[in-house]
Amino acid sequence: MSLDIASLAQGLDQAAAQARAVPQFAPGSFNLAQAYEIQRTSMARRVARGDGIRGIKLGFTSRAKMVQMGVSDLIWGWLTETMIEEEGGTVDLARYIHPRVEPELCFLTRRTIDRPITALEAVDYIEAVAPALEIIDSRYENFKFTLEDVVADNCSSAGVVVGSWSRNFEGLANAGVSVAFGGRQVLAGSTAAILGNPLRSLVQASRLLADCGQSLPAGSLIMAGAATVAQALTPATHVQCEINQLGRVEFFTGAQT
Ligand code: OOG
Ligand code: MG
Repeated sequence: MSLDIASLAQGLDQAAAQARAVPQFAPGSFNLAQAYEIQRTSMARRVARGDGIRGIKLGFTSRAKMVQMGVSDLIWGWLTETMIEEEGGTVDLARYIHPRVEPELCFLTRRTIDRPITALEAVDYIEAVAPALEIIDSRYENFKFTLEDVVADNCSSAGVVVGSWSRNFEGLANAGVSVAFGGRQVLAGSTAAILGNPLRSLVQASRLLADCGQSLPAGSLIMAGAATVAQALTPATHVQCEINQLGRVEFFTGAQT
């Protein structure tokens, strides 16, 4: 039986739009290349509804995340306009299924990325960097998935909160990261956990894009991947992330789930 990419993409797209979990696929239902096709097809459905592509995100760039989710390969997915949550604003948890938050860095690109770039070139391609919080929300029940499942589900992408931009690229390699809920620290780590240096996320992003013949226009966002494990969001909580050298990023969660 041939694989019905369109209907798998539709199911995941609807699960995201309605914030309703779906069962994981049976193991071996599709391979990684097919998973990226499902991802692309489900994103095309979003774009057809008027959502715009804003950039890309990398996943599993840190060991902490790989171990937490039981997978061991770098993945990538798309960020869209409707995923951008207001910095300092209130996130409506009803839009999400079982959201988790993770501390990241976000890059703003200044040149089109249309070929694999080296670590030395990476700084030339970025306009600015900001501390960021990613809200991930697997569309699969119990947040359980295989590598293929999570890729098909656009790598759990759901929300992005970006702090103030700066051009402080020197401090990026090994900056302290901490996340607090209501003033109490819940996560701590270092940006060095992101591929040894978050600038390497740009190198990896450029390779992954080239591998599938895509380019990324200037002015796009690139989320580098989490520096620590993800933490489940709770209602009525002040969530703040501080990254040394880069500053803070924060949001509140609404009272309703
Ligand atoms: C997949 C997304 C992983 C990261 O930063 O490593 C990710 C997941 O854990 O649900 O966004
Ligand atoms: Mg992430």
